[in-house]
Amino acid sequence: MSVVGFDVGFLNCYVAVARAGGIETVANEYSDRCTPACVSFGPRNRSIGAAAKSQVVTNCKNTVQGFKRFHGRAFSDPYIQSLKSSLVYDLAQMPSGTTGIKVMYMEEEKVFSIEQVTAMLLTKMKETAEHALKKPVADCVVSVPCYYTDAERRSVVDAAQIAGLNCLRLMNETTAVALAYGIYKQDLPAPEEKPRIVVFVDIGHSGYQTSVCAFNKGKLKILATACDPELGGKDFDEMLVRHFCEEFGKKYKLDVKTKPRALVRLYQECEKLKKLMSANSSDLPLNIECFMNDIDVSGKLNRGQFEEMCADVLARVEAPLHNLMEQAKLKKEDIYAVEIVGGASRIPSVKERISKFFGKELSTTLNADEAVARGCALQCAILSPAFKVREFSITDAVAYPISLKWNSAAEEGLSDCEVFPKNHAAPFSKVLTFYRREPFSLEAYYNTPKELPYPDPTIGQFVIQKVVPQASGESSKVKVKVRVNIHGIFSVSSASLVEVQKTEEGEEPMDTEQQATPEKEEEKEVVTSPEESKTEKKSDQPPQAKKPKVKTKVLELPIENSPQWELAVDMLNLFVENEGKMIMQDKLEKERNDAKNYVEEYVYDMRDKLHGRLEKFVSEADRDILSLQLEDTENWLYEDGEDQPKQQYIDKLAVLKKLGQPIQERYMESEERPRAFDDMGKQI
Ligand code: ATP
Ligand code: K
Ligand code: MG
Repeated sequence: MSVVGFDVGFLNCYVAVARAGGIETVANEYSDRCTPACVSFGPRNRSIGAAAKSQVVTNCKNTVQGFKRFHGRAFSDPYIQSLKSSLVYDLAQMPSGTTGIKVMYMEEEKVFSIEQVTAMLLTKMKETAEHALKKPVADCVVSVPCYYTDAERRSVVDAAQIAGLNCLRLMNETTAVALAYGIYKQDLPAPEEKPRIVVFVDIGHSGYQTSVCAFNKGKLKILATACDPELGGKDFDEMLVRHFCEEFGKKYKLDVKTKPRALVRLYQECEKLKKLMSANSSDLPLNIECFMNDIDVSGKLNRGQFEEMCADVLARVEAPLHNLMEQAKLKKEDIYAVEIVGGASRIPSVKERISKFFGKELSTTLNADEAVARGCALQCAILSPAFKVREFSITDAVAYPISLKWNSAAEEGLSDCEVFPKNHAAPFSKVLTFYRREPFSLEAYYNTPKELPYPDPTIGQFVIQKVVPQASGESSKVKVKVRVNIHGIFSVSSASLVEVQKTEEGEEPMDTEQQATPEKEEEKEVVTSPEESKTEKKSDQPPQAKKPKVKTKVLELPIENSPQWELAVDMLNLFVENEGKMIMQDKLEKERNDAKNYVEEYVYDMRDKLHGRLEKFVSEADRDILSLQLEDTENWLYEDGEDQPKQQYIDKLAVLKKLGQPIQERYMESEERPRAFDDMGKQI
């Protein structure tokens, strides 16, 4: 059992783990708690995270970043198509129609699905967690934006599986933040008291999410969420890049957009400048040496100018807040606190606007970068039987209303029914009743397509199979259980046919159904009869008093699930296998590099020492032989030996050590001798 939370950001990823001391965010091999969401492909291996980020300029065509929003999208999706031209790496269509990235890897052109790329990032984060916990990691909770649709969520679950992870929950980022806020609070209102209402705002690199949450002792409930999936730090960078492209075009006659490398560098420098401007309002310089055509460029900007050029971006900050308050039907006076997180929440003019909207000071009690990962780790701890955590119940909200449509039995055409309205509690199961004689299909879809940050409102097709009429020839009663699960994913989870068996008296069949019992506290079942009556019978009503007079038998029915853009099982298995191979390849390449480094280190170390502390322990003749060998090896390393199999380096080192070892042993012996005498002296 591992307890791990992963915040997979558009730009920055964080890993939090639970240890005896509590939840902590852990550092990667560069002692950095932030791991860039970046994967770079080379002729012999992959680099992931910080190592990949350092290749953004040098290996730009094969270094991918900014892929978080490719999940669950067709290659033909307008979002993908519009981004394509602005990316320095190539995109390609997967055989299934979804989005892949095209790179050179192991000296071959390869197309990786978005699930594979995110899996690579998760592999890296998993290693970071394993290093911190000193044991294998599988169980985890992974963050997703609360505006993610079904297809996007399923794609991330698949990515986790490819990385060998067992994702216990996909957690909405703002819900993770709410949990990180609430679980340690000692002064929350009692369960029967008026809840404490807190607004959470997360502005990252790509997206802007807000939620309003009701807290009572031991529980939180998300009341509503509102987002702008296209508003984040990157939009401010974009404005800066546009500005400097124009300026450098005029000043130096450079067409920056034609040179991907230059453009990548400009993005990096603009992001740095943007961060500096959060702390300084004076003029700040932007200098890039050898930017293009050997020209050094420079410019400057201050916060006032920055805010002016970003006016359109800043104007979009308020709309989601309005939307949020309207959905929750709350007044600003009802809000206890507004907690902000996410890197871009540090931009002063963004803060100002949010603060002005609510008419109160913003709270920054949470770590703006790490709160999401910590919340995920806390959720993982709650779900883990191996970990003791304070009881805390989390009720999330459905982001977009979900409807079902089907062909009506009475041949009247299509019928439909909204099964989960917006902000409905999740996870949650409902039971629908149909009267049918034959198999039928249900189509699930989001019924507010305009609201979706996604072009396709289809969730999936679900065929209820093996439906047959009753022995009497009448329609059978079919109960279909639909569900929004713990990941926020919709499914038709089960279906059953109620077979009525004639009693001896030959009485007319009657409804004998008992009310369904709740599965879990947060997962009450609701029985609805969309076709017959459109009325809902709530499960908390008392069971019907009618005594069963006929026997019934319940038959489980098979369901054919076809969620939109689902990754086929054989593909998933292939990706799992390939990820394993690539991990192995990276490991071998690391060992090969290490073996080479050992030779190099030995050469430099020995050369120093031969003229230093080892000098007295080697004859002149032997020293000349070894010196010559060291020099030969050094030359070899820069020529033929630059790129050799691991064994070659091991052999080279062995040759050197054969000469060097006896010298070092003589030295060690002479060092030990006086100490041995010392020890004996003490004994006596
Ligand atoms: P997302 O949440 O959209 O998936 P993310 O989680 O990777 O993205 P964060 O790490 O929360 O994003 O934020 C990164 C953004 O915050 C970047 O655009 C970065 O430039 C910006 N940022 C970080 N610090 C500052 C600062 N001091 N001033 C302005 N912007 C900042
Ligand atoms: K982040
Ligand atoms: Mg984020």
